[in-house]
Amino acid sequence: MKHLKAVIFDVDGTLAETERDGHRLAFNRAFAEAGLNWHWDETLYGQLLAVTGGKERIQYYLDNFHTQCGTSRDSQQQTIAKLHAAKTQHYRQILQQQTIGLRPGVQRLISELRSDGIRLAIATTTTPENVTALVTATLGEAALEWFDYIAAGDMVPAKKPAADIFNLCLQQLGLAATDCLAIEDSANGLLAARAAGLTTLITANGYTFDEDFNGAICVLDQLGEPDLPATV
Ligand code: XBP
Ligand code: MG
Repeated sequence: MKHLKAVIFDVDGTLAETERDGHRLAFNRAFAEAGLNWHWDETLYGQLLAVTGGKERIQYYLDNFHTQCGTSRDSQQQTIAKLHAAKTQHYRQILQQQTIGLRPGVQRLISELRSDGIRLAIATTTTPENVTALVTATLGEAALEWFDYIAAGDMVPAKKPAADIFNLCLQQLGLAATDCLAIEDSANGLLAARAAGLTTLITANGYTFDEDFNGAICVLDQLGEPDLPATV
């Protein structure tokens, strides 16, 4: 049995349930601030989560739910970039209110891995700033040092389900996929981790519980606490 050398955590939906009450609200606040009548309710947002990456998700919304007649792709891209920058500011403000905590078992597992000398890393589609904001709000700024590498957002050309972000993480860790375990919450994340050759554990959530997790080593409802055991 190979000895586990590192655990690579996904962020959104895995470390914390950030989508419904975090990212979604931030998108809506940015749209309202820009005078747009776009509103992503919980159901629509669940559909839009099929596309990873906030900028890509807005483009998908424009192409499929809100066709913009006349505006060129280029001008759409510029508008999207501005909207996403505003959204990221709103998201960080929401995190600073500390209303979104880590999912059950996350902090417990992280401290056990650290005391066992198993390295930690992150591979996420969200932006590096959002990772800093979430880790700082939930574990404190010093916890950022616990992660040997944080692979995030536009560091790679192709987002999940492409393997790029996990491959970047493995390369920076100097480890083979067979030395590591990935923890994810979504089918897109599972596909990305598996494409990078990683054994992957799923902790599903409200938005992803009915997704296809074929290929995962195990599918849990959460990572578990002594008084709140996980369910397979
Ligand atoms: C989830 C995503 C991200 C967030 C929004 O990332 O797909 O796009 O929904 O964050 P992961 P941004 O599950 O890989 O952590 O707007 O910063 O993309
Ligand atoms: Mg996720």
